[in-house]
Amino acid sequence: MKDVAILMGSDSDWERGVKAAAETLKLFGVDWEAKVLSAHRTPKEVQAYVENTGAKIYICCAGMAAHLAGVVAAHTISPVLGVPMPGGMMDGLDALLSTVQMPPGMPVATFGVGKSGAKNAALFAVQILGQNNSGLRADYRQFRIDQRAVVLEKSVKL
Ligand code: RP5
Repeated sequence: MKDVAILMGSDSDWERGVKAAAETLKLFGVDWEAKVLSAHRTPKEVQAYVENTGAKIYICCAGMAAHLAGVVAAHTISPVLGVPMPGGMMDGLDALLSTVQMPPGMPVATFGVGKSGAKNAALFAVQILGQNNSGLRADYRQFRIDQRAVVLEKSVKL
């Protein structure tokens, strides 16, 4: 079983933000894989992937009428993190609302639109996995320390 499966509705989502999630997971040495699967264009394959492959955490990235995270949530009891992708008529607001407005009883943890949201979803996955992995937890703590140092250093230069 993979620690994290990243699903994206289209390969066009990779540069729109998904890459940031993958790079972040790589940074922490998390066992992950990414697949292009669409709730609308490949519904049967989405179901088969979730049922047969399985993962501890799913990060689902989609744009426009973004139903991928909700559909994946319907087929698993693992946590599903939804990341709305920009593009479409409302440049991501459409995807944000499509992802976040889940009916009660079917949670999807929804993040910001695009690269920032994708990076944060990956960090959130690291936080979840870190609950049962002291090494990963320590790495995440160090990430926060380093990030703080970078911000403070920049403010000194202003
Ligand atoms: C969504 O439609 C995808 O997640 C993507 O964000 C958007 C456009 O897809 P393409 O037309 O670029 O394949 O399902």
